[in-house]
Amino acid sequence: MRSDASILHLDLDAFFAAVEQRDKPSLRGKPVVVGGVSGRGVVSTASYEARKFGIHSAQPMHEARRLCPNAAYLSGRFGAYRIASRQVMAVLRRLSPLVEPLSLDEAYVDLAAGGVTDFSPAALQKLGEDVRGRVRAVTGGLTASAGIGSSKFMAKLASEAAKPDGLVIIAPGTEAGRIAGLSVRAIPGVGPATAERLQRLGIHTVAELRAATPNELRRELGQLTATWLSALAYAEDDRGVSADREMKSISVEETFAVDLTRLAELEPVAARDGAVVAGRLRKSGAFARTITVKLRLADFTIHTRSRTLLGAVDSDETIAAVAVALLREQQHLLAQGIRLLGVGVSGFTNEAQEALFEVSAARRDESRVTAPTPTVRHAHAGYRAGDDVTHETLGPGWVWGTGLGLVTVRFETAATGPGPVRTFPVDDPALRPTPVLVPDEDEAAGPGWLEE
Ligand code: TTP
Ligand code: MG
Repeated sequence: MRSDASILHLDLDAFFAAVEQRDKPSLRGKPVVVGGVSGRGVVSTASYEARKFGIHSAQPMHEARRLCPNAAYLSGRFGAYRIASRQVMAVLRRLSPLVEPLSLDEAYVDLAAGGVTDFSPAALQKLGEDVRGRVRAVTGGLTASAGIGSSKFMAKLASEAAKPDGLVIIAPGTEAGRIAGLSVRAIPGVGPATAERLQRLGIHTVAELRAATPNELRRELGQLTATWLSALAYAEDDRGVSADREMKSISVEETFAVDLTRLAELEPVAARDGAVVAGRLRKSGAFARTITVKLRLADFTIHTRSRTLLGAVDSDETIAAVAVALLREQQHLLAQGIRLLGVGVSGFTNEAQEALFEVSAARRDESRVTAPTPTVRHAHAGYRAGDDVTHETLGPGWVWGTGLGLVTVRFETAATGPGPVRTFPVDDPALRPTPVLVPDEDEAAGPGWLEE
């Protein structure tokens, strides 16, 4: 572990929702939920105003609507999120050559590698506030929380404690004491499955983990996990910041309390897991071409089935539909009892190449889905809530709602005050989707939208 607090972790607050509030002045200070608006969709994120109602990431959208029917439900503008992300990463790269992005809105920075030599509390305080201020300036008002500590573990713990819109510095020497009372879930790498195994040993807190005997831990978790857990329980973490760590796959899996045998029980799990994976994919800013469903049977054998699409995708609907199709293709296994179901995506690209996807094609027993006409994600035919549009005479606005062949637009932008609402037929030729181009990295500090 380092003797100086030389690692910074920065994470934007309620990222997707904050971008929406920035660009839609009438939504500032209000509950905003971004996510898949279809039946299977899950919440990507919620503004802090919406979180007060109990809305959170990965929650089914219908549950969120029940908790807060009056929130603004938006389907997301990934071009805008990518632009903001590049602006933020550009700020961090000016601080140090060693920046490790973990997702679109989150990164570690190795301050020592950036030539910082004064790690006094006062100097770090100034540095942290400077960075947060610069992020706010280049993004047009997005707030970030930052943590500074002697390891990745401490830096991230600090930024979580700083949320929202704050800065926390964990002084070297205080690390182990600081985490003793926390839940084991605070330890990086401890997910629901490991936490549950620890719980079986009566271990809930980091202090309890320290008191466990090495034998006990090894028996329950295996040598490898037991070793790193024991180190992290004392805040011993020497993971380096690595600028080129590349993500290769994202997956979620679920072990059932009792083995499941019915397709009707497993399909909703596959669909929900598909949507959760899609959410994480969007968080990382990537698109995936390959979708995999993994089944572990009662006899512990593992069966996987994958499909590679012609286009790269990141939508809840597409990934959930392919996951369900892949599950159906393994239907003959279900009678043996399913212990675990997992959904994963891989084959990442940075560009959207979402090709028109046919659900019927997914049922075909082949590894490729034919995609006849590649279409632009925001096809003109389907305005989605939150999309940017431009009216010939009224100028830029956003889709407030659609239905019954009509589309309602609120004419406001980041630069205006709250604006007026007008309704048009969906095929009104005066109204068009606003084209978005994500600029190259070096242009990232630039203004924002680039129009065609
Ligand atoms: P987070 O940083 O986890 O969440 P957040 O920025 O919305 O809120 P905060 O950090 O203040 O707690 O994720 C960043 C963005 O990634 C989030 O705005 C939306 C997206 N995301 C998903 O799409 N699905 C998810 O399950 C999660 C966790 C995030
Ligand atoms: Mg965040």
